Amino acid sequence: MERVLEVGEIVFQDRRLAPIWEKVRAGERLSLRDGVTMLATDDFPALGRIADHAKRKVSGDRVYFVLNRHINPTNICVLSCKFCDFAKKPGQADAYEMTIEDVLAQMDNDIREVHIVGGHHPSWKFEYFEEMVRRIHEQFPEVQIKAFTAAEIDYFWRRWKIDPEESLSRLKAAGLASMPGGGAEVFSDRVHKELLPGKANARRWGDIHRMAHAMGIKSNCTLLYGHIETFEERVSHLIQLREIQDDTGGFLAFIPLEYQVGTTKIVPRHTPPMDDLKMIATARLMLDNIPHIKSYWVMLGEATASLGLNFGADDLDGTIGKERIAHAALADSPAGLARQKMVRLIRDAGRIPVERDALYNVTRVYEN
Ligand code: V47
Repeated sequence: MERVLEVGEIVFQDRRLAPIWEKVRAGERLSLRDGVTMLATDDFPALGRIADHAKRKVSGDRVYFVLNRHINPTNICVLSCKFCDFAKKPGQADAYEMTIEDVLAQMDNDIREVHIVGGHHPSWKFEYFEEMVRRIHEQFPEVQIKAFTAAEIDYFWRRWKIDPEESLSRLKAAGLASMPGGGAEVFSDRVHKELLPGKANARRWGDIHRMAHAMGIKSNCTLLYGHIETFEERVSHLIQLREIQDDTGGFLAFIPLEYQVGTTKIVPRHTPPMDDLKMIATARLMLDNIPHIKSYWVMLGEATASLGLNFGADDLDGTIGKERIAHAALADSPAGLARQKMVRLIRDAGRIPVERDALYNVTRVYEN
């Protein structure tokens, strides 16, 4: 029998996790080295216990989800990010553009959140997006609009010279409730140069979220992992997000986005489920100041996403509807999940399902 170490109620196969557990219990911040140790360990049961302890302090047994719809108004994009199967050039066979009526037709009064992101379109004016937000808000005042990544806000500046303070305040006036966390990818100059040249970089992404937070617009944050990034780069990214949050307190949730190999194939296969679970746990423990960590079923698949709820995640995202970004990259998950399915996935993980809105106001608790 292998020698194990028992500290508190956790049994460690990997002794390097014991001092991390001590720090977490003492409320001390974890370092870059701690983060890399967590991602590299084989002792994922012990890591899960530590992350679950941290999760319970914030959300107890609750796991959140939202009745929502993802709408991607166009896939036409001037960028050519190497990981992206979604973006198309004008005139390409699968390129599409939605009218505002098309967008409105995908909405209904049952949802609490609409999540809108799309390509960096070469000729759609900022005013078109502003009008889209205004019309949605007018027709569906109860639905919170979570829209436009920092990369899109940056593009309104590059393309139309509308600076982020102006675009954000105009979008807020039109009805924007919050911003999604996409477009961050990996905060590393090396990865940026290799995979996403020409897109907003780490500093710009962070500055735009800081501006949004200063204007009272809450937002989310993400990391795209499972491709060419190193463990050090993943953890350094988390530390940069933690620093922004120390200053602003404006992030609601972090979403680890597992790279979908699709046809871009920058690595030959998906990162294994054990890496997904360690990524969720490491995010929960490094991001001690961000309240919610999502287990994003669209990219993880339902089984791994449900397991993630025992590894520090307290949110399954939402019912989604017709998601196009991960599905363009051949994600196996269904297009959308019904409310009852979300409830079941959360109960299967032994947790209490809680419906929320985009800002984490609770709308329904499913007690047993
Ligand atoms: O920014 C593109 C990523 C993001 C691929 O804020 C890919 O609540 C994996 O940000 N494999 C959009 N990822 C998704 C996103 C998101 C999702 C759910 C909730 C929230 C939130 C945000 O998808 C993009 C990019 O990082 N992406 N291609 C791919 N092949």
